Formats: sequence, structure tokens, C-alpha cells
Amino acid sequence: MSNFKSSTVYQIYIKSFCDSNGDGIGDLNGIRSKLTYLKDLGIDYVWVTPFFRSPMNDNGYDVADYYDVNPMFGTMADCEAMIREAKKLGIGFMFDMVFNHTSTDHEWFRKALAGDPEYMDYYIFRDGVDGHAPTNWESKFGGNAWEYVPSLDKWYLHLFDVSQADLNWENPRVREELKQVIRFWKDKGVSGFRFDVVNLISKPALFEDDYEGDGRRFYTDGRHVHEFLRELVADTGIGDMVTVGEMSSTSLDNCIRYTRPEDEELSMCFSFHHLKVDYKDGDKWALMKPDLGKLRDLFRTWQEEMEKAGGWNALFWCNHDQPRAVSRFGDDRAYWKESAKMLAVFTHLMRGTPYIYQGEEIGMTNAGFTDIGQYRDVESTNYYRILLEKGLSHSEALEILGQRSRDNGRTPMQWTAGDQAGFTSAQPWLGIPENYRVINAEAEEKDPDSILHFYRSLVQLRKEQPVIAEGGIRFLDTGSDRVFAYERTLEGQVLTVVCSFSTDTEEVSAQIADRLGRGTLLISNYKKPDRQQGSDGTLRPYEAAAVWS
Ligand code: TEU
Ligand code: CA
Repeated sequence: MSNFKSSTVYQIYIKSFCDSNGDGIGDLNGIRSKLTYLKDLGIDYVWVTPFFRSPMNDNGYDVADYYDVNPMFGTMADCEAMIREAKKLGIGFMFDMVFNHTSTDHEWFRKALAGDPEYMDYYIFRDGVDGHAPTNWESKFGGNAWEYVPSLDKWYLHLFDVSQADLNWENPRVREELKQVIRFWKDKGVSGFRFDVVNLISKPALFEDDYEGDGRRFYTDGRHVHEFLRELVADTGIGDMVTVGEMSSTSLDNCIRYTRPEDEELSMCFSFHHLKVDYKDGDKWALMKPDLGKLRDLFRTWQEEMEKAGGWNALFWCNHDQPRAVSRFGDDRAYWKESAKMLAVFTHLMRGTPYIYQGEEIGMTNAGFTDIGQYRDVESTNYYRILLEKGLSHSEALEILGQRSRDNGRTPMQWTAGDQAGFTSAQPWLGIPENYRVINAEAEEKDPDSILHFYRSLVQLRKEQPVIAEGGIRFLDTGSDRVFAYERTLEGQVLTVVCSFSTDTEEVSAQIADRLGRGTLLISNYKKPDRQQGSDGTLRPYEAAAVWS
């Protein structure tokens, strides 16, 4: 079994990590050149987003050949060298398997389009209803989820972009093809896999209109998903590797089943409910401040219930689909450093495996784009159009994109204060926020009080303190909706973690004040004041502290 409980994973969005050959696009050799940076951070695994052959409509999540490296990112030899060199440093790679769909440029789909029945059955083709799409389901990137193919007089399903056709997992040949892909990369020496939207793979027997929602209730955590996962894992022998499934709109019960060791499915999964607490009426494209009470309740329920049932969470605030956490749940100006560190404490000391998304460890912020021409993401440009069609003004739509676009998390990694933040010698494919002159890895390396050094400490603590990796968890009442607290326990040890999500000084309950006042401090984002930490019953803005009780 991999040691995933005491491990920390680092996520690389390859296109924006480091450009080695001056074309403005990050690449495999760029990753190789930064392996010692990752080693110094102390991480154990790197999840690198897809770099396989792709037309790049969705930046590689539209795979045209699972066995080939996109020349934009390098060669197979570069990839093999990257895996080998990382292994020498004790770092394992997790590759990103996009198995819910392929690019419509994939050979399988081309054969399907040519009318080959064998390959049509690799995808989900259906007849229309009175000249309309088979169902009213919506694509997650906007618009109807079916596309008409005149030459076949049939429609194919695409839950994402029209260039991403959903695979038919009910067809055993499809499942065998995908197992082959896993075996191929396993043989290259990777340590694990991340499975893209893998809880959407099992579609219903009958396709029907959804009068309540966008169709997701018919295919999310679908009827055969557990069976398919067990089969995939067993037949490829990856049960001992580190695996994480991305679970879209999933349920707690299903995540327990995906990750309980006895079910032999996955090591852990990503769920997203905690990243929807600022969606107004569940709509990502309608702005609202985060509902902190809801955020706390979600963490409480998922953490406590997962422990009871023996499941395992992936812990994260950021990825390439999300705006930057410090801009979203923190304060990226007045309390930039404090709030970035607080957010790190909150997830890294929880029960589960923490993921650091590139740039998070230096406190990178949202992009600050003010013009639609600065955006590249297909979801953002689609929704910009949809928002305008709904009657919003350009500036209203841009305000929403400024907070919600996936490009906020995709701007190039800020390595130095030099030209193009040290990411590239050319024009970067996506703009770099102005703040790179202050917020960059080189500057933070030199500053012992930096966010970067703080992350290193947290990664280290998980290795040193079994209570963090193995302990139980229980949330505590704090007397404030803006202060979250939990305790971790193992063999008589008790670690209390208190985090303020407030820009003001917050009063906390006597119980919390007492624990903070009497405990021995393990880590905090504030320097220890003259008075005993927290003994006056208040927490400073975005204060975070972990104390032994
Ligand atoms: O994301 C799945 C997914 O559900 C997100 O697209 C999410 O719904 C959206 O960002 C929220 O608005 C995965 C990948 O992480 C993403 O980059 C891909 O675009 C998507 O799958 C399709 O492969
Ligand atoms: Ca490059």
C-alpha cells in the first residue's frame, strides 16, 4: 500500500508551470527543471494534468491519443526522464486519466463518425426525438449535451464541450481499451493516477428528459460506477498505487464506497460541495459571498462521517478549475499572508490527503483580468456569451468572470520578480497578474516568514505527527460562525486546530479560549504575542493555531 495518509500531493497544471523552450507554454522539461523545488517543499507525489496528444480545446482534457505525448509539451523521452529523475528524489508521478470522454479527434471517434458500428458503440449515439436532441440535458460547459451528426442522422452525448464525446462504458471493449492505457503508463513507472470526472462514467439504460435539473441526477454516481471502478483497478493491478477520483456532484455515501479499502476502488476522492458555498442558488455564474456556516457544516459532516465509515478524503481548496482560495475565502490584500496561511492550516491538519495546487504555496491570487480578450478557457468564453444573452452588460459579465473563471487559477506560476515572472522567455499563453513582482517563489524562498516556508512546515508536520496522518477528527463549537475548530486525536494525544475566516477580531467560546490559552503551540500564522496565545478569548484576523491539549 502506498503511504498516502502521511503524504502531500502537488498538482501541476503543465501549461502554466514552467516553459523550458521559450514558446510561452509550460512543458515536461520545465517540470524536470523544478524537481528540486518540489523536493524542498517536501511533497511525495505530483499529479500532472494531461499532456497527451490533444487539439487542446479544453487544454488537454480532450485526449486524441492516450499513448502519445503532445509535442507542445515535449517527447516520450522527456516524459520518461521526468519520471526517472523524480523517482530518484523520492517523488512519484500521478498521471491524469480522462476516461469519461475522448476528443472528437480521437481515432475511435473518427471511425464512429465514418459509420463504423463497432466504434459507434464506443460512444453514446442516439436517435433524435422529432428532430430534437434525445434529451434536454445540459452540457457542463453550457448548451445542450447532444450534438447532431447529419451523415449518421444521430446525436452523440457530450457532458462537456462538443469536442469531448462521452465514452460508452457499458461496452466491455471500451473498458478493455482503457485498462490498456493504464497498463501502458504503469509500465512507464508512474506511482498513481488521477481519474477525471470518473463518477460520471456509468450512464442510465434509458435516456429521458430531466424536468428538475440539467440531467446530472441520471448519470452522477451511475448504476454501474462502483462495479466499473473495481474491475478497472483489479484488472490493471493498481490497487497498491495512489489513486484519486474526481467526483462531480457526488454524495457522501458514494465517496465512502469509492474509498473504503475493503471495496478496492480508489485511495481517495475529490468532492466539490465546499467550493459551491458562494454559488447563488447553486449557480456558479451568480455572485455571492461564501456562506461560512454552510462551509463549516460541510467539512464537519464529510470529515466526521468519512472517518466513521473508514473512507478517505482528498483535501484541497485550489485546482485548475477553481479561482484562487486566498482571493475567495481569504483577503488577498490587507491579510494576504495571514489568510493564505490560515487556509493552509485548515486543510493540511485535517483527516485526509492534502493537495497543493501550483502557486498556492506562494499565495498566488486571482488573475485580475478586465477584458474578455484576456480569457482563454472554453467554459469562460462560453459563459460570457451566455451571460450577455441573458441580458447582463459586458462589465457585469466581466465582474462575474473575474471571480469565477477557471483562468483565475491557470495563470503562469510566478517564479521570480523578473520578466514574465520567470515562467517563460516569450509571451506567455495566458497573462500574468501584476503582483508577480511581490508574490513569487524566489522572494519567498529568501523570507523565512513567507507562505512558502509555512507550507513546508505543514508538509513536514504531517510526516512527523501520526495524529495528523492517522488520528480521528471531531469538530468543535467555537461560538462564532466565522471561526472553525476541530480536534485530532490519537492514543491519548489531542491536537486542537482553530482557524478564523474573519477580517475582524473574533471572540470565541470559553472552551476554545481555554484550549488556546493552556495548550502548547504546534504552529500558528501569527508570531506568539506577549500574552499567552488566545488567552483573552479572541482571535486576530485570519488567525490560525494548532495546540496540543
Ligand atoms: O472537471 C470536471 C468538472 O466538473 C469541472 O469542469 C467543473 O464542473 C467546472 O470547472 C465547474 O464549473 C474536469 C477537469 O478538471 C476539467 O479541467 C475538465 O474541463 C473537465 O473535467 C472535462 O474533462
Ligand atoms: Ca514550452
